[in-house]
Amino acid sequence: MNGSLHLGHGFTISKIEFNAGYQRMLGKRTLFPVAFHCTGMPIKAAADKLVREMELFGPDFLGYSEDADEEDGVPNATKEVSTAVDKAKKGKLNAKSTGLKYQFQIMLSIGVPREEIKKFADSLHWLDYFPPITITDLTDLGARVDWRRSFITTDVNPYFDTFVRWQLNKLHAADKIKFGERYTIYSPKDGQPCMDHDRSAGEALGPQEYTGIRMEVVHWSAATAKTLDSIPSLRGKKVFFVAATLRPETMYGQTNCFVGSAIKYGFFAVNDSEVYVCTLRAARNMAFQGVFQSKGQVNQITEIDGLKLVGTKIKAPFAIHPEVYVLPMENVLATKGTGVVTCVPSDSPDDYQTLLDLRKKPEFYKIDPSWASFDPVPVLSTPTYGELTAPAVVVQLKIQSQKDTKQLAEAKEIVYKEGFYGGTMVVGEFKGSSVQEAKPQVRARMIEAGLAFAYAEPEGLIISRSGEECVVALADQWYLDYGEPSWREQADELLAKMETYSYETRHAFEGSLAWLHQWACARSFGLGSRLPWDKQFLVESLSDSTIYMSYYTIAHLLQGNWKGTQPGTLGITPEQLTDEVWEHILGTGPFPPLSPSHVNKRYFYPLDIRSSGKDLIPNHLTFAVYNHAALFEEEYWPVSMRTNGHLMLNGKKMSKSTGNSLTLKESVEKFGADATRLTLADAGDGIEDANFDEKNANASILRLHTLIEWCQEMKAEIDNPQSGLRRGKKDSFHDAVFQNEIYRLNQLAKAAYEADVRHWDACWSGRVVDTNSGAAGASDCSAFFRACVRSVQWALWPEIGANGVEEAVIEAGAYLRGTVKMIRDTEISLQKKALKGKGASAGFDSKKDKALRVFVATRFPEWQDASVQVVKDIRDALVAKGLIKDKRIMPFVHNLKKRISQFGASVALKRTLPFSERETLEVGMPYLRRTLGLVSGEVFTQDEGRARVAESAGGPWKSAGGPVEASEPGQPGIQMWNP
Ligand code: A2H
Repeated sequence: MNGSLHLGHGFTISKIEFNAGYQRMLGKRTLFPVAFHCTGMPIKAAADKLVREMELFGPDFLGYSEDADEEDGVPNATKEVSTAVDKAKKGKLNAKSTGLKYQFQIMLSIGVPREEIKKFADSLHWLDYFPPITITDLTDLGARVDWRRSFITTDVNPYFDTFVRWQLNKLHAADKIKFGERYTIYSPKDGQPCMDHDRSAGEALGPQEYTGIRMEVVHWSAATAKTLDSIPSLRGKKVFFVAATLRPETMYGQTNCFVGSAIKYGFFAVNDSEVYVCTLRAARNMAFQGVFQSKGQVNQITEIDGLKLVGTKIKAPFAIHPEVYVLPMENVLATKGTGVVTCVPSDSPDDYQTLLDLRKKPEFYKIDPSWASFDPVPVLSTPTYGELTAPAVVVQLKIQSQKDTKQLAEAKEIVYKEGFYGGTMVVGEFKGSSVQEAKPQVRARMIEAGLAFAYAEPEGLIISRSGEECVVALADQWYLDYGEPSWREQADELLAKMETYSYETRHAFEGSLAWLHQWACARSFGLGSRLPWDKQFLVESLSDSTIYMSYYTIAHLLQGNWKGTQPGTLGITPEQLTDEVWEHILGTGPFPPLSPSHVNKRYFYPLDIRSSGKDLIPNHLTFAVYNHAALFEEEYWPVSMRTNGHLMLNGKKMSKSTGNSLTLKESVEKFGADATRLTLADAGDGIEDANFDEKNANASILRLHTLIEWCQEMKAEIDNPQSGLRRGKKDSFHDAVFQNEIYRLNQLAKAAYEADVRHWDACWSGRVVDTNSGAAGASDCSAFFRACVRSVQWALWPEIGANGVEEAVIEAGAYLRGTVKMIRDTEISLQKKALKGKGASAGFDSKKDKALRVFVATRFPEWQDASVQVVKDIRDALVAKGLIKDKRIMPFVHNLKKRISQFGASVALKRTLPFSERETLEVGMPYLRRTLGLVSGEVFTQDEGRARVAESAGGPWKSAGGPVEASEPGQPGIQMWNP
């Protein structure tokens, strides 16, 4: 709640709005609630910025001038932070998207009067200001929201606060919330974890864990030895190169160690006796992970260029070659790992190719060839490539040098997949085990032996609001133990039962469940409820809104307004809402003796549908899945969740800074509520990005006007007894046709609503069915309809007559309209002939009286009956053989027909070709080779092909199965490859 709704919010909301309308028309009691999420950093951060800006520019910001921008010394808001944005509520107005620098400017841009802006320096003011705007904007759209149930989050609403306390206490008691050291993105400067909202870069990035391999120096390269001699504090110390790897199980095959020649390496004191060589960046991370003696302190003894380290000999833990040389590698990044890379040429294409390059040009790389003399050592075997997977793939992809970075990336992917999913260890203690099993065990063994340690770093660059590069720290934290196997199992079960409307949404949920692992649920800055058992902390912003939908079911009974400043209809005070009471209401607890009153959650729960942007699947929605699974009995698990893509405006991304943006309010002002609604309904239903097209909105205005005008005219005619309208019984043929066509549109509209595919057509036919109703339509129009009938909100879905849709009647109607056309055509041709004065029609004058005779045959001609019978027999035969649904049949029959006309039935229907296909191809091969520029061309029979595929161990034959099976007489299967 740090801005007003933009049209994208309106789009997501419209999905529920239309559905709620539809369900109510079906006569169901349908609850559509909306609430205001205020938890977290954005409001507080924006309020704090205003405080700073008021100090600079005065209370009304009148001291601001554009020239001052350069020298004001205030960190640039645009660069520094996305103030008013909560990623989870994407699209709200923030510095980045508005292109504006100061918070006060953003406030002006969203229509806050200058003299009122100072009030927003108090974060609580935001909570008073924006919810009523939201209510107005949605009401203007005609949304049928039950506002009595709305609430704001945070402890500002004492009722909601008790609800959050209950759920967290319950999760804590069930051991779903744990306390302990875990990796956290951390800002050393701020001295606290740096969550998504606190970042100016790197939102949504988390920690990546590696294994740090400790490789003790045996002797230094000449260049380094000389430099180090002069440093007394290094004397008598053991020095280790530390490499970060994701593949500890491959360490048996280490043949070298790589450093980047242009990278600077620091020497960092670990304790009194040990020193690590790695980048400063890595050392900063280690300092917060308990690797160094004193937490948070980096003690750098000296720094040396990577180039100078080349030629140093180090110990290679677990490796077949126990001591290896340090060599240079071009692709070592200073921004990843420790800057030290173990060289495992058997399983890393980068490592193998670099080794080849170094061997090829030792002088160029200034190395002694003997340093690069170890050949790749087999570590694991893969089904496709055998024991030396990386060299095989490097050959396969024709990689020539370490500069072929694109192919190397592809090779890395192939080798990793092959090795991890299909590999079997061929050396070491876990020989014979799969790589998947061996990986964690080898790692554990190395750590036990003191040869390695766990090392983590941010998976990409993360910059805090204070402008500092964040690190990964091991910090004591309260966290929700998402991913814990038994909880995960429940979450999987819930997802399996839940409707997601699209495969993509389900797939994204599955991905999130597989990925989501522990979530810090407490923090110290921002707005929110307090963690009940450790009140110094606030509940993190995503963790207080996982089951809030259940609060709606009784919110109006508990609180008298959305802020919860007064008791609701039951006169209950927040103090009375103890955990026991909540457990009784929403959980499984008994009726507590001092309970204020009986309330029943069961009326509107479980929720039938939740609608959201697809980007909320990895957090909000997956958390909802986990928390429902943990807190509710199965019968209260969400029935469905649907997600939509982003809403574009006129085919382009919405962005305030480019001017291509529209708030919900602006849209309603520009096009009116009805046209906005119809255009939203037409914007898209899938998970891909939707589009609000202003052309459609304008066209809708026209259509609606025409409709209303027509209705008004008809109403006037109805009211006028003198009008020519037929009255009395509705029993003519035309009445029946009209009625049945309306029924059919009704059916189509219903089917579309039921399929959750609220296409414009559906809404439109919904309106045609009964213009005074309309799930998707009607709000401004409702004024007109209200004048004639009751509010559209009372309309029920029109019923279909007892006979259902009588297709024959509709067909007769269509036939009649068709006949009109036939007659007109006849008349036109008569006229033409008459003009030419030809034949019997000479003299026909369409201006004179005209007579008509229509001749109707009672039977089809016999030849047609006979043909239809034959076709019917064929169809029955296909049905009997189970072939009728085979999609290949019709194209085949079509083709057959063509061949019959080309070659005659006797040739075409013969199930052998009129020529030898093989001979023809063999004779024609030289021609084919020449024309197509082939280096080879062969012909095989299908049986030969099958045999070759069966006996192939690899190579092109392995992938020939598809074409072999696809071949048919006259339609050879074709395989092409690069030999
Ligand atoms: B891996 P990710 Cl056998 N610059 O270890 C470039 N590459 C670096 C690096 C840096 N600063 N720091 C680490 N790496 C390499 C072994 C291995 C690795 C094998 C196979 C694949 C493989 C032996 N080299 O990595 O971008 C390290 O090499 C491919 C996944 O965080 C580390 O693991 O995924 C890997 O990149 C980490 O890369």
